[in-house]
Amino acid sequence: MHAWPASEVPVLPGKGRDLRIHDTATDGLVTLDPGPVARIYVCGITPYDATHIGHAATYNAFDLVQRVWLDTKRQVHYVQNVTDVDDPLLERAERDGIDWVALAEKETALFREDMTALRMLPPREYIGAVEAIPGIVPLVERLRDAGAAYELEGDIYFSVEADPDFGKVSGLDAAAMRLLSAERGGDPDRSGKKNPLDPMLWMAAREGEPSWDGGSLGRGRPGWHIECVAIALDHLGMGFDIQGGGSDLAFPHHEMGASHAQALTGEFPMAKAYVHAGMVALHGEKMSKSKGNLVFVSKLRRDGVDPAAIRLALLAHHYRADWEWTDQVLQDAVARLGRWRAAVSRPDGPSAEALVEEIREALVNDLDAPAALAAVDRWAALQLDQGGTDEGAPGVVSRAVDALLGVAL
Ligand code: 5CA
Ligand code: ZN
Repeated sequence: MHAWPASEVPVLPGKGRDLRIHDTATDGLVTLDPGPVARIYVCGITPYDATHIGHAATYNAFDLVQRVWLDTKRQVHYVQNVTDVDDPLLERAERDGIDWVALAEKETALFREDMTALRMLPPREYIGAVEAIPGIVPLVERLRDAGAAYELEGDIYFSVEADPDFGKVSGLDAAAMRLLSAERGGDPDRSGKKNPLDPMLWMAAREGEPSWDGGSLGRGRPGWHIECVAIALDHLGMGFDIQGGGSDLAFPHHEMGASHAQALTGEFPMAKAYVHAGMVALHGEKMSKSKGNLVFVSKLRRDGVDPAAIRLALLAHHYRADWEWTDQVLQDAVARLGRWRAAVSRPDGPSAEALVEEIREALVNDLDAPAALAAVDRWAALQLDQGGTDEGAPGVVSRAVDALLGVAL
């Protein structure tokens, strides 16, 4: 699949430091030391009802990760998937009486437009679940042949007991896992499973649903977790730097993915850090496609909101916090964008060297974007109150805000 166009990232003078970020698996901050090419896998959308502010907030967090890495003069190998076949997508297409392929294509196209408008850096590989099927089938066969998977009425399940490290990503107890499994796409109550938590690797073809040739697995379609494992291992290999997503992916999705990879390779963890963004709410409840309490990036854009203001609204919240979208959040961001633009519109101003270091320092410290915004606010206030004599300082600020925060002034 094609991704979306990259906006240019200005190269700043000097060099940023290594990123320190919260890892869910160890529940602590880790300083990552990627090689010359940092490797990141971010779970992509299931393409219906895209792109809401919750999605945008999560992708914003991982965009910052890349900008920090680029500032260390490394390259970044970024991979993202699109879950373009799965139960919720098929259910939505059925409900709305439209073709599921057309729905997925339309929503993926809209997501690309929104990501472009928000200046999110594109993945090097953008891979759909459907196009990944030829790579998924042999992995499921290997898991089955190794005794880590079993058949139940034609479906193939992964056995969580095959992984001695199962549970280490989320750190949850069995009762919590069971609840979340039922909420988030699992089927803990299906009888005949070895462990209620066991997730499906391959679903045998169902009447009226799409299916593909699965070789010795028979016709069917892939489970959700193996999709991301197959794509990540194919393009990044084991032990890549970050697997990212919203906090609702820690269990079961990233837990099961780590388990599949452990059973396939004998190694844990698949990613050196499991990084999770907080949930954005609207009217007191998590913004979600299933509840329908959504604010869309495309709707805001149609209403004439500058994408740079949307981006500033996201950046005003720490990526790990759960927060609520309100009109005030957007108004504050619009006002901030206006102040910043006025401040950089003059040819000279207060020295910007210390500010660049402050932005860098804030971001390497677990992506503290609000602290970065506060530093720019201070410089802008000084500029607007008193001005300054440093020739070119506003240009330095513009380039730093663009390179490190993805905001075009
Ligand atoms: N296709 C799978 C991942 S492989 C999926 O979870 N798709 S999704 O469309 O449901 O979500 C895409 C990303 O947005 C995920 O990382 C998810 O955690 C995140 N996300 C969904 N809702 C919110 C929200 N309200 N706030 C923050 N992030 C959210
Ligand atoms: Zn995923």
